[in-house]
Amino acid sequence: MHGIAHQPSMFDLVDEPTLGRLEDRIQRTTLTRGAWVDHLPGWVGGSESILETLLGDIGWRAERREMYEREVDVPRLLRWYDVDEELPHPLLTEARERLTAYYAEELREPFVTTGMCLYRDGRDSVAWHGDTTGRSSSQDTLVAIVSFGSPRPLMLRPRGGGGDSLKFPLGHGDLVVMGGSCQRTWEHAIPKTAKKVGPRVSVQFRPIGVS
Ligand SMILES: O=C(O)CCC(=O)C(=O)O
Repeated sequence: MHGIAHQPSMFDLVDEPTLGRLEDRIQRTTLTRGAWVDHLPGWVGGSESILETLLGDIGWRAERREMYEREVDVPRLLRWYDVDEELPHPLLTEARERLTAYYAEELREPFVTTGMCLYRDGRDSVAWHGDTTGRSSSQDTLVAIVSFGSPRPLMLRPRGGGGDSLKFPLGHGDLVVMGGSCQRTWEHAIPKTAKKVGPRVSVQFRPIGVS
């Protein structure tokens, strides 16, 4: 993708991407009101080639939305892979299958859609929100996120205020999973930063009817 400055690390370039173990390694943080977050730094190893693929021409789209009666650019690029659309790297398909298997008892259905967001630099961001379009507005569900590229923190706070926010640093190859009531009782955000950061791609796996 043109204009995305990215410096691959020599170390990563020689490595094949691999998925680590999930069992016994994921750390669960229990939140209030039936919400929880699982976190596993470095789940994907040797992920430089995946980042290279994701920063290529995979059909990223700029969106606009209405704000204060004006149309503004959404400050990140988006790519949505619907059920059965092939993902741009086989390891991402494997990651989705591994997550479906690992969370089978809690989720009771597969992760099937894949949303991707490209944060080109520190000016790109997403404001506080829950993924409450569809079933997740009324039902518990899981949203799994694998992060590639420059580290950015995922912030979480209880919906409606009245609690401290939590910060999950998301670096290259890290996994975070929001579960239980998290999408409707908590909100999450990726804040803007004045720090000089390179591109970050977030890959989100969701069950059908959740976005
Ligand atoms: O960038 C991320 O990892 C979070 C993305 C997100 O919250 C969303 O697209 O709903």
